[in-house]
Amino acid sequence: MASRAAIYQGMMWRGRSWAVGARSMSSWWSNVEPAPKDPILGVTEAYLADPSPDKVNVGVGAYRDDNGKPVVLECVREAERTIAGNLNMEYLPMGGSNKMIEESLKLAYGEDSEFIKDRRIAAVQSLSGTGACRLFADFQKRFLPDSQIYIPVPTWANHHNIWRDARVPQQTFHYYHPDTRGLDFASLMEDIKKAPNGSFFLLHACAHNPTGVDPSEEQWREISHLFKVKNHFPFFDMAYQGFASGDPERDAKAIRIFLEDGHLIGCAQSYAKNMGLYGQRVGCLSILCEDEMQAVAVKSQLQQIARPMYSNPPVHGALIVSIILSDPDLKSLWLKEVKVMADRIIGMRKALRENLEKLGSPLSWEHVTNQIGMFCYSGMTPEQVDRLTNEFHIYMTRNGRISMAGVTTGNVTYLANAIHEVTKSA
Ligand code: KET
Repeated sequence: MASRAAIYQGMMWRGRSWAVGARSMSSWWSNVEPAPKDPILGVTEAYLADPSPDKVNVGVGAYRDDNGKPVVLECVREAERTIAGNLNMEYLPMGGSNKMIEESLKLAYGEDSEFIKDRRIAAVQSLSGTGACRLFADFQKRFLPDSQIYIPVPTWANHHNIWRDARVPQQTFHYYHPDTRGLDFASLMEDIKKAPNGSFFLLHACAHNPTGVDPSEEQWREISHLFKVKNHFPFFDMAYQGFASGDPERDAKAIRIFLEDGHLIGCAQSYAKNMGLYGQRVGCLSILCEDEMQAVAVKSQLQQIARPMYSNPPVHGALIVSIILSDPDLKSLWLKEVKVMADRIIGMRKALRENLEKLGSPLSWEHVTNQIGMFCYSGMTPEQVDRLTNEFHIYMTRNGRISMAGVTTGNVTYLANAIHEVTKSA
């Protein structure tokens, strides 16, 4: 047995070595500063920390029912029952669920797409829409290391982070005109023209975030035509298919126009919003190739990028999506439920605008009903948004974006009053 002194010495030794270790360990990360708060998800954190009973969260783009509660769609509950009767926790292949990919491609490229039949689309299941964009950005950097990406102003803040972390240099193009609160079509076309031939462009397929402003069908045709002349590559981020018009088929129109014109496109799809599968992280990245052989090569390289990052994607959400989309009854239930969500948002746009007008606001709120999708780009300044948060416990991003999906019959009057208070003397 060790003597007391030996034990004491040992402790001291351990004590000292621990202390030395702790000092050197802390010095390993001493250069790490706290990261800035995320402009969107940071809003949810602040909302959760506020004890006020009046608080309203119109920050993150997450759908709520008219009682302000998160929604699990009926078609998803049905699919869950099927899954529960047939549990399987095996790994998916590196590229994810083939069934889910097949159904996703039909949604984006069209049920009878010749590109699907000819097997010209390289596609993998992704970690929702974010993962699809990131995988594409990494792929772009790996195979065209000198290329850049043109990103609209404004855009979803995370687009900048995604291409930054993939080390793809970014350029911007005009998109929104603050004065008209609509599309700055002339400057947009000018920027497309000015970009060097063969540039990569990030386009929002529908329900542009944050502005709620989409090009008209005719404008999409002109954009597509100019892309053809310039030989640009269109990468579509389609995070809101179904949320613009209430009909996923109609919301794929921009993509279909580009396909008709013979473009080779890339597309990021997400089921976070249109199936309410936010936390399941299920999406699809697809790249239309010249032929099947190229598609096989591209897919194998996408898998190669995924393997050391997360190996293979999660199985559960992919099962939900493939069960719903491959069963005609469940699919039509889903289509109805998407429409209900989109219609509730449209109803809330009308209610918000009417309330603001009833209060005698000196400003025009026409854009609230003109814009489409989940968001209203209100035109409020960061200072006005700060007042909404500090004085009224209303949480939203400082760029003035209101997530209309968080507006309800219960809070719309309160919201309108508060907006009127902070904007009436502007
Ligand atoms: N693209 C766009 C345009 C987008 O608005 C989002 C999410 C995504 C992709 C990614 O969604 P995912 O959950 O990875 O499928 N936007 C909302 C949530 C967020 O910021 O993460 C938002 O703007 O509130």
